[in-house]
Amino acid sequence: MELPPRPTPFDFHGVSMTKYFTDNWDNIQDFKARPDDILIATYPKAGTTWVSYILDLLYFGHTCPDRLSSIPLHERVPFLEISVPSLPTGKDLADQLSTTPRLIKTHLPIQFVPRSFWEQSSRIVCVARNAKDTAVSYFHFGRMNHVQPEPGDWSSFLQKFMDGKMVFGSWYDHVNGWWKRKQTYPKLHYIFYEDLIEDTGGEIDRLCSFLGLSPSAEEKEKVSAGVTFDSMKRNQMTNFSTVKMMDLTVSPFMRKGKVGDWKNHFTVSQNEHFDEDYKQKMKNPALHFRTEV
Ligand code: PPS
Repeated sequence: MELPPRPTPFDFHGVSMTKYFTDNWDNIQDFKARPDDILIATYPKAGTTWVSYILDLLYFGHTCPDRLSSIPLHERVPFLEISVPSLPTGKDLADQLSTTPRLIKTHLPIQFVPRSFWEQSSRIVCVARNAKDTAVSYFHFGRMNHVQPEPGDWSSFLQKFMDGKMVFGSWYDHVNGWWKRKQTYPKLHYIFYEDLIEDTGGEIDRLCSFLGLSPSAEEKEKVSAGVTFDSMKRNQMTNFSTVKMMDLTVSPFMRKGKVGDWKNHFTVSQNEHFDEDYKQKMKNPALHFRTEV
């Protein structure tokens, strides 16, 4: 497969986007969600793959072991809005899912989510990660992924992050938008990446109670063991080694999986500038992110 050309971001209804996520727009907006669908909604690099795999194992790990070893996770949990030439669209993959529930991933900001998810009262699992580690992870992702715009150097990338000029728009608007929705939509469960790092088992328990699942202790143990960073990095079905547009020799998808790697990237003055700007944009004290655990 020929690599797709690097896209140029443009303003799409007030959000910075690229054609790979807007080309199939009408079909995405017409997506027919079902009441038992589970939407995994995140800003990029928040731990989407991690939570997708947790959900996949919880629902299908014990009943369909073949699926785990033969179908890459990104096909088991399609990325709804992706549309890259010569590959099936995320929307088509989602339509073709034969599982119940269907697990579907999106990075769309709240205002772009297809209306049927709300109409059908589908469950939504939202994952969010502190801005500094998200920015670092997104930077390295841009280096290795041809579907992303060229990230440029770290300091200009960080400025673009603060300016909300990332693909899928401003991190600040995205996390606030989903957080606000959680206050009025009871079927939305919000997970912080930092909590998942600190207490994976406890977060899986909370997720299960949101989903109404009661796995046995043995099943839970299997899920916890399967979703560690090291086992997902080794696992060809979860480490994106089957995806041609990602060059894992530039930077692996399963890169570090830590809270606080930002300290290896931010200079003292970048950090001060970032914190100052953050205070202006993140005024809601209820939405609190930890940058270390
Ligand atoms: S994407 O492309 O937006 O869907 O990326 P996403 O999956 O949201 O985020 C990728 C980052 O999540 C880290 N990750 C994990 N951390 C800890 N444990 C586990 N099991 C795990 N799985 C994925 C992954 O390493 C990326 O973070 P960085 O900081 O780049 O390592």
